[in-house]
Amino acid sequence: MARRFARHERRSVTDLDGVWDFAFLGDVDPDAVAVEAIAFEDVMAVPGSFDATPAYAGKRGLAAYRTRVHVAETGRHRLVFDAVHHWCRVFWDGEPIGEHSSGFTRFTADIEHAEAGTVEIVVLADNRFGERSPLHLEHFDWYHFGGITRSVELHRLEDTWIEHLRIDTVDLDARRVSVAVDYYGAAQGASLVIECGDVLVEERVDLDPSGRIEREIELPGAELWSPSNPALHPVRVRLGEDDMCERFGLRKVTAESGRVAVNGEPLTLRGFNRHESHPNFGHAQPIGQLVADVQQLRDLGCNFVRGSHYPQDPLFLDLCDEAGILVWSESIGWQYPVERLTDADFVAAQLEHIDEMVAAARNHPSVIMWGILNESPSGEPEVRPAYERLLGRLRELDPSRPVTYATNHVYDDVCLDLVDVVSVNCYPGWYVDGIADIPGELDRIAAHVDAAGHAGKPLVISEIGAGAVPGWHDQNHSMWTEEYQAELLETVIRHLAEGQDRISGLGIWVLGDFRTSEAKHMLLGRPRGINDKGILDEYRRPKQAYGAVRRLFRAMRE
Ligand code: ADA
Repeated sequence: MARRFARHERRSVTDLDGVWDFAFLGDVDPDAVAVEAIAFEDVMAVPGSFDATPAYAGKRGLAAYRTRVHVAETGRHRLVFDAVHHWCRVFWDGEPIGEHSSGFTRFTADIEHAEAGTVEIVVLADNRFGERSPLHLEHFDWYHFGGITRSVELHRLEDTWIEHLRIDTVDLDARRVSVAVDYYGAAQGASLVIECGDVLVEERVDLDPSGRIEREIELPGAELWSPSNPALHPVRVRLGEDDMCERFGLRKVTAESGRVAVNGEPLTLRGFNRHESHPNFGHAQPIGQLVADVQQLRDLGCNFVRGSHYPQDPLFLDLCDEAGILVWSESIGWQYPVERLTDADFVAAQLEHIDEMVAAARNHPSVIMWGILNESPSGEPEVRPAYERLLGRLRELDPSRPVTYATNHVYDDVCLDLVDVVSVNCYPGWYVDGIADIPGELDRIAAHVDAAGHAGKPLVISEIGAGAVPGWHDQNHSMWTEEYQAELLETVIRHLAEGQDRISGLGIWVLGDFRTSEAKHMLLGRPRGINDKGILDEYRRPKQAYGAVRRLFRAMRE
């Protein structure tokens, strides 16, 4: 997996990225597929979205991927997938060893006893909508690409192995952190080593079959992490024969007195929403694209990005850790109907997805808040239990970060008391009213949030924006022109920076243009089949608004 540091030095890891054999099987039932009989007549990039390639563009159905790997040593092995869309089943030499639903999150499939030799791995990946993929709905405003969209690795696991490392700041002033090691394996007197900077913990520990070891370490004089000084510290843990490394930042996030603060310093969030979507690569963002996106966010003077509307690539989070860009990490969702949010199986699938998102992202200091369920019906009392459950799970997993969701009906929302940060999506000047009405509407939202009893909570405009067809100009500067978009965003930023002091965060909709879904009502409102509210086009070429936002955001920098 492309990351900015080596996660394992001792554990043997085989990188399975590359060109895999491929077959598009189409509209067939995965249960009816005889894996050994599949005719692999084509090849496909892994990571990649098969339906973003010219030969399979727009196709929905079951796809089969195959690769071979040499297993050097008999014993337990684990396949690690960083994301497969939307549903998949994994086979090891013809035997099914695991299934997973919903893309964008890491999952694993274990082989308890793998014989040494050459092994065939097959993945059936299904990008159709339906029961197997309850979190992906066709009406969403983004194109649901399919395939093995992030990296794949094969890990050799010894009798004892580390499952996760969790690093939490316990006392900022004392530079004290807790290192929690979740492990599997039973052993008496196993060796435990924790290394971080000059600190070295060496002990013998007795291990239960599955458990957690927690130790606190102090790092006197260690630098704190903040957007202006994103200092990172690697911690390496060895347990028996296994090891794992994570990077963390010493920092504390709070959401009090109307502001998000890092280490007590109140911040104004200036940034964008970001989709991981590209015409040539679908949801599989090449490394160069991830780097370029961070470069452009920095150039724009941003300190904030919302990962809309699903967990972003772990490498992107590494890059944000290094750049000091604050991230809102969001679980998958887009205007789910009430029937979904009142369905126990759907809520269970969301919980599993949230668990996976937090497991993958919690050690990233750049992640300053968790979000759920973009623009879902939080005005309906019957969905409140789902909001309570999902936000409650986030708090339980990670009490150190504020939680939020983006509402698109703030005036009748009945769940805002459940969040730490109130986040409002609104489109004055685009779907309603004109550009001149924007300041008034933003002030009305702020007054309403306070009157509804949330005066102490930070208030973020999590989406606002306008469509601009790239290269479209006319003398009227009417809607869809680059001029209209630039003028609208300028009005928004000027008002937030100079015209009021209640709203302390802005996520412009959106950084780059992206393909919308095949739903008719979406296509009719999206010229070229693209949501073109980006200030970059889908190939990340700047529109006129880029310069305007850059100038104003840079002027706002602390
Ligand atoms: C909503 C939604 C976005 C996008 C946007 C738009 O606010 O959250 O995903 O669909 O509208 O472009 O209309």
